[in-house]
Amino acid sequence: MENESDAREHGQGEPRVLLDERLLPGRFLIASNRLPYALKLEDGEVVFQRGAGGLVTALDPIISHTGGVWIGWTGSYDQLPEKVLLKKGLGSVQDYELKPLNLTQQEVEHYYLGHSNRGIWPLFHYFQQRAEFNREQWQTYQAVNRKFADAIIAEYREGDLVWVHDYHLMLVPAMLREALPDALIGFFLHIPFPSVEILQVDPHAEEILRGLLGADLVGFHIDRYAHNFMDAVAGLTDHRYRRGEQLVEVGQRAVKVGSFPISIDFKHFADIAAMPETEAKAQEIRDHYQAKTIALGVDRLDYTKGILERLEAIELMLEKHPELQGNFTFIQISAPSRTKVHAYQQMREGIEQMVGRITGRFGGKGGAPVDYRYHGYPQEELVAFYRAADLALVTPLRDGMNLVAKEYAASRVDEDGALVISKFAGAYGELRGAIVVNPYDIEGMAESIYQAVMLDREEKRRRMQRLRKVVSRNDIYWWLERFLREVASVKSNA
Ligand code: GDG
Repeated sequence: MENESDAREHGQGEPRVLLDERLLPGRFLIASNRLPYALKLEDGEVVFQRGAGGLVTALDPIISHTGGVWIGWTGSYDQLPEKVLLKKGLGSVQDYELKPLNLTQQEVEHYYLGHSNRGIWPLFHYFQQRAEFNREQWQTYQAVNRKFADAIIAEYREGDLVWVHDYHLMLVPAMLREALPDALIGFFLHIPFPSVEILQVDPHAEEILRGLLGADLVGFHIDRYAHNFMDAVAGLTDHRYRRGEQLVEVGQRAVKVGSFPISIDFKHFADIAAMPETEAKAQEIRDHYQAKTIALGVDRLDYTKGILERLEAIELMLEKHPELQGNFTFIQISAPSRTKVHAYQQMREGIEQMVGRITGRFGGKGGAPVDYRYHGYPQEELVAFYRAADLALVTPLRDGMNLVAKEYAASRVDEDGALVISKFAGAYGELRGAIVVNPYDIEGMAESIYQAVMLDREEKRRRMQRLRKVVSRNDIYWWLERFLREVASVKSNA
């Protein structure tokens, strides 16, 4: 092992100093739509289940490390106690508190499934034709944002850092600012922030900007989204702004805008990947598929992730390169998501039909061409899949960042494996070493996947080393430190 970062990657050497302790606030008050653990009552006892999805993967290690309070919806309609202590041992290093926010079915329908997931989600991912906005959804979105703000205000103590997350809660920062003029408030958006032409499709675009500008720091994954936000402020509000410094003047306050590419706990994934049990499981997976080459997709089942287009490209590749038939398997792991939204049900059917078609055309010789798995896996098993796969296909039509790409790189402690990434994933700019595709160009994508299949061992190693170097350096703690440093600077400049 040549250097310290290699030692860390393999889980050896000194443990990393995770954070500059001086940056840590009194406490973290984190607010997001969902708590990191789904909570429900069974025989009067609170039962926990860790949630899937990028936000949880990113933030759980952080609050586990620092302690604090996480406020969010439980995912059930059970009336839960006001606070639940998440004890060490349930995956967390330090105790932290969960403050469940009980939502009614009507609220979930209009605020969560409705305005958030039928309105903002498609629009901010540039699917403007799919975006549905109506008054009832909007009024419920406002009311639930108010509910979150009230819960945060009730919990707030001087010295806390309030950190509000994601598109469900974009009105909360301004609501907090009104009640807590001196509080330090950060906001981070986990999805893209679209160009102003797209944003304007939302009948409440100005209110969203006003809501976000209640924060001291508004963070996005990449510069493009931060620039889009500045353009929107310039075009749709009267606030003065300094584009070069990415500052907006709101009354006496300066709001800082910045980009902070979110990441993963690299060491955690590398450690799991290096465990003998994981290697054994990966070998089992390889033995199960007799194909010479295994490609892998891991996504929440979402139309933004480009799963249909990926399947089309694979079909075309198998057609154009018949020598791969029987020698290539594509495993698609799709964790169920937003199953009550019609667009998701429709897409699920479309995918199943296409898998059937590809199997009909190219099955029979050797292993199945596509193995579609519509369920979630424990993280250890997911990492075994990462280790077993010769290539990972991360081909979203639009994605804020995409953590799967980073997890794949972190898990390849053997420095093998090739990553194919869409240029519409936020992660694309950072992940030099990946093979880049445009998922709207099916023929081009088919050729690029073929190119990834054919890479020789040495070229793969070179590319994987580059990827691992970036992700090990720019890990989740690096992300957190950058965000905290920026928030701290807002405070000290005040
Ligand atoms: C949003 C933004 C942004 C998936 N299947 C299983 C499983 N997962 C985990 C993955 C990964 C996470 O879910 C998915 O994260 P992504 O980043 O890929 O995507 P979103 O859920 O859409 O996340 C995204 C992210 O927020 C963070 O800001 O990157 O752009 O859309 O961690 O590993 N985990 C387990 N089993 C599964 O079957 N255990």
